Amino acid sequence: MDKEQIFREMKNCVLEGEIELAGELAEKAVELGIHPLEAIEEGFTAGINEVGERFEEGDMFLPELVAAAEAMKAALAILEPLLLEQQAKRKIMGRVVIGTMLHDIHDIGKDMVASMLTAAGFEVHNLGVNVPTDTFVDKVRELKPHILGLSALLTTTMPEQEAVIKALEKEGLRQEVKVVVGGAPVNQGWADTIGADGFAENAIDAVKLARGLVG
Ligand code: B12
Repeated sequence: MDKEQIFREMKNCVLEGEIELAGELAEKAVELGIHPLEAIEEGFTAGINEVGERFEEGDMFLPELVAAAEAMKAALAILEPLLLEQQAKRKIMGRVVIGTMLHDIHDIGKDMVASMLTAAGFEVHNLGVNVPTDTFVDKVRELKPHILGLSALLTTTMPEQEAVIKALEKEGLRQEVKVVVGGAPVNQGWADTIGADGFAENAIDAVKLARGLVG
């Protein structure tokens, strides 16, 4: 099986929500010596992106969205540990706290960012999803991260990113930490509007951004 063919199958298995097959294809990619990041980006992510488009067009429905997300996660469960292993011996570049905003349960992209940052040598504290503003603030106080990453996948949860920045200001912690924002509906304009220190479109750019911010 050549690379293009396996990438096509990965994309299709996410579209079809085939959880077991996703795991098998991830393992197949490892056997074939395909870089885990390439398999994630070229194969599985291509699938989940198309699922998003079809959902928006009314061509796919929530149960299919859930199955697609599960298939994506099954593949990541195999590929992400390998990514981390390959980079395990690096020295710590900086500390990052990351989470998904309150009322938002999307975590695939945020977890990819967390894994890539870990792979790049950052110490990452992943707070999960549906994280209240106070928890972000408490963790900044407790862990003193260099970077706070805020993920929003819904237009309705984007304002929570602004709420966290305001809360950090109120608590006198804003100067202590660089705040970076991301998620499908987020862009540089929004990051500027709410006074964030940075925005990244994807996990690879998030690593570049984080490296730049810690100097
Ligand atoms: C999978 C999915 C789900 C899964 C989530 C599973 C999970 N565990 O994450 C399930 C089925 C649960 C789900 C539920 C819902 N979803 Co949904 N979902 C998606 C979908 C198809 C893909 C998201 C995804 O995983 N993408 C793949 C990853 C790799 O990309 P990503 O998340 O964008 O992350 C990358 C970048 O954004 C960036 N990034 C992400 N976070 C961060 C953070 C930082 C700090 C940085 C720097 C970068 C960064 O790097 C990542 C990696 O490259 C999107 C469509 C889309 N186009 O985004 C809809 C989408 C986000 N969902 C949507 C909706 C409406 C919902 C529901 C409200 C549906 C419903 N009626 O119940 C619920 C909301 C539940 C809730 N309260 O959160 C809408 C949002 C519309 C809007 N304008 O707000 C979308 C856009 C679909 C659509 N086109 O209409 N969803």
